[in-house]
Amino acid sequence: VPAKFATLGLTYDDVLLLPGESDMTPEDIDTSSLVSRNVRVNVPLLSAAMDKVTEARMAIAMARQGGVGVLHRNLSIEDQARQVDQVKRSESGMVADPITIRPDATLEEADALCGRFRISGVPVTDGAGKLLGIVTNRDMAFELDRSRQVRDVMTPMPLVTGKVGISRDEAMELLRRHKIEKLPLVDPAGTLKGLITVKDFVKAEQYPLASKDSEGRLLVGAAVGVAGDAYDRAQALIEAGADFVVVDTAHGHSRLVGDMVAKIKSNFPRVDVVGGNIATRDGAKSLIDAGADGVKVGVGPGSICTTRVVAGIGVPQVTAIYDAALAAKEAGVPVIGDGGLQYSGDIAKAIVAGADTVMLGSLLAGCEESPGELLFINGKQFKSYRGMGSLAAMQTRGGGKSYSKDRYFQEGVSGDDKLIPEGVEGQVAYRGPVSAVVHQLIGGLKQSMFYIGGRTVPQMKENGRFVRITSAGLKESHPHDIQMTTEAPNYTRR
Ligand code: RVP
Repeated sequence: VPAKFATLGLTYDDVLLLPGESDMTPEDIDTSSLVSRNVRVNVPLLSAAMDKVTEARMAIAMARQGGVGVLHRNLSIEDQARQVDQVKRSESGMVADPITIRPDATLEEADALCGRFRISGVPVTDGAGKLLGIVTNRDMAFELDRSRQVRDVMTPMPLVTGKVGISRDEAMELLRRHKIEKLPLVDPAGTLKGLITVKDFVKAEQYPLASKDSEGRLLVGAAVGVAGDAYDRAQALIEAGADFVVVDTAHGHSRLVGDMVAKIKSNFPRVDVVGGNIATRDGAKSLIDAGADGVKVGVGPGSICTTRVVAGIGVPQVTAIYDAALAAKEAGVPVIGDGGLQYSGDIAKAIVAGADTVMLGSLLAGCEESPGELLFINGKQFKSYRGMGSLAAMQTRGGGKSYSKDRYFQEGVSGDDKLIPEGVEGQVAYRGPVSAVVHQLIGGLKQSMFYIGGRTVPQMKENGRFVRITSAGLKESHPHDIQMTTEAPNYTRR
């Protein structure tokens, strides 16, 4: 007879990790891990698919730091696909399919293009793709009349160009010798085939841990749902270059989710598909059986989530990860621990419980690179943050449709006053750039790995052991019997 009561559920604050025998130095530590069967990152962090957390700018910042962003889906298909494109083009050894402009475009159009892709210049091509010249900031800066055509101000051919297949060193040498910033690559007929920029070389040195695909482009994931045009969205995201898609719902142990995973997987076998969210061993198994290359765990742990109160549903996160990982390990499928992390120590706890990576919302929502403006309240700086199941998120429309509702299986609800929210809206403290936040989080993780005696993420999973604690233990864990006078970069009392 199956028992009515499952085992006791534990979460981050219920456990600590035991210090274990360790014979390593921090330099030996390797934090790389798998997001899904074929997607490897250098630090095991994902930014959440939420409209106050991950758009292109956050995804670029996360990938540069060695993690990866999952672009949210609360916007039109075109807008989300465009963001995938933005990330994939942002920096790479060579841009295979560079942005170009026509000679009859105006400078105003050129400005808009450069702004959108954060680039400083664009090759000019005719309708057949033949390279006619290049227009850069230098050509445009002193031109007052923005209605002039690109052909009148561009630097025309002949330009310094390279052959397709040029080596990194040869390219660098040409850029240096001619003191130029961009090297168009052309075929013998003069057709533009690629572009190499100095900026990309500099970035590669600046972000040595960046998560990249086999062509040297930053990695990016993107979320899709299950209702309406969700499959068209998946197709558009994959065509735009997404490295993996996440079928992202509040209840991944439901047929619609399994069906969507299977459908995407059968039509795009070469792209990894992650399914979620689930919080049990059976839930994980159902997604794996449907073909998922990764499972995302978390029902109710999110800082902005009210599912556990509104529906009374959920599993405390450490137990949820542990149970889901039992099924995932058997199948060789990686696990993402999604939501509920408050401190860097929670990353290590998630990994020891069985996660390969973690997904962060509130810890990143306060970053410079998250969508939204800085808010000043009583002289302090904040950024707004909200659940995708909050009323405001479910009421947001992209291309005329509301896409957040189907995460909570409420796509059929007509009339916003009939929605059942499962999330709240609010704000979090401003935290500065992603680089600084990730530095602290990964620094904390490396300390954990040292304490546990795990050189790699899999070793840490294997070696780590928990001790359950009481509320007195938790009180002892946090600073106590002191009035803090200075804020630490990795600790605030919540
Ligand atoms: P947190 O990091 O604790 O802020 O949690 C972020 C996670 O919470 C997301 O990745 C998502 O799984 C979940 N979420 C997002 N919206 C909502 C909601 O409105 N209930 N929950």
